Amino acid sequence: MTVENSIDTAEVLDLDQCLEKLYNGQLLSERVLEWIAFKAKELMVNDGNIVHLQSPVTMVGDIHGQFYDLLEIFKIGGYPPNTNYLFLGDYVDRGYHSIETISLLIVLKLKYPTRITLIRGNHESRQITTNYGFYTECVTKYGNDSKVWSIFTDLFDFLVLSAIVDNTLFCVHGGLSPNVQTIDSISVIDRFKEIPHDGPMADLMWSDPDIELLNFRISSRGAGYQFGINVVNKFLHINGFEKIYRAHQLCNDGYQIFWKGKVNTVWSAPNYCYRCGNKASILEIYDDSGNPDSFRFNVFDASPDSEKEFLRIETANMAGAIDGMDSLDINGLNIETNANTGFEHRMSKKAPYVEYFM
Ligand SMILES: [Mn+2]
Repeated sequence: MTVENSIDTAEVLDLDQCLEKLYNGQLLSERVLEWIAFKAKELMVNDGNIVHLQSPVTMVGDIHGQFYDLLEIFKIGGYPPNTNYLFLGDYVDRGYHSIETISLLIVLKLKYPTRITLIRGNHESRQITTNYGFYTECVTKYGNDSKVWSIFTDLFDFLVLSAIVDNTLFCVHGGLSPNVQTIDSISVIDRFKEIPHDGPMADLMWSDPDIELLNFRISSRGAGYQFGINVVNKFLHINGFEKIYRAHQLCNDGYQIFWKGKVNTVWSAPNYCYRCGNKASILEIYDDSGNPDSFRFNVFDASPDSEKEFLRIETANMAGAIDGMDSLDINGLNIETNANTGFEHRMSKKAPYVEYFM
């Protein structure tokens, strides 16, 4: 795998200047994004599908374009490079600020390559982003003729598939696959492509644990599997791991523990889609002892700025047409809303119930 260099390499990129802009919520120019994506590919092409990390490390689950909540994460968890971060994927779609979110994460990766790890989620995909907000946001913010969506979705092909912390914690966006018994079967995947509809690469990003199950069952999401305790025990035993950490599912409390901690979900988008009222968390791992006090789910609520931004956008949209009440079913909670506008409005029309919590 090589990266084609279509840009003048003599140009010097000022990452500090980019960071200052991005931390202030400003967008980078298309030309700068192109250059950043090129440098990020050049960096990530050398990563294996599985990245090995050592504690201390802080894991972050789904963010989904909730940029002000990402800033909140840095406020409570520490700013890079003082804290090592392992992001578990789903940076884009749903929220209003997917571009700001992914731009900041990529620039941080370039600035502090060993301090930031970015795993690919099922939303880091051409097909999914076309339907769930990121494509629309790119066109809205950069114009119809811009290449920004292609720049990012081409870059997504380079993100790693999983990470192993302290040789004992397996970290992935979704979960296990019937085609992945050992981590060697992850290493041999050709990941530099769009996420396939099925097979091990898709399963790692789409699967979910299910406490009712012993083995695998086809997922109701339409991709990946639901997996049970026998599958988990076997995977942990064969590979010498203690726990699996993953994201991918909304948790009301910000995290969820399955099978006494053998599988854990980290969810980092508080008040998901500005309406679910859920808490979020980041998982802080302090050392490799595995003791109960060696890690902590640091739970947090939505940033006041996130709420403000939602109200600002909603108010702006109120000036436009609203066609009445809409209703969404999220994890069994039926949420009525009459403030269903903007990106959300377009998404909810396209998104059937099962896909709403993809
Ligand atoms: Mn997901």
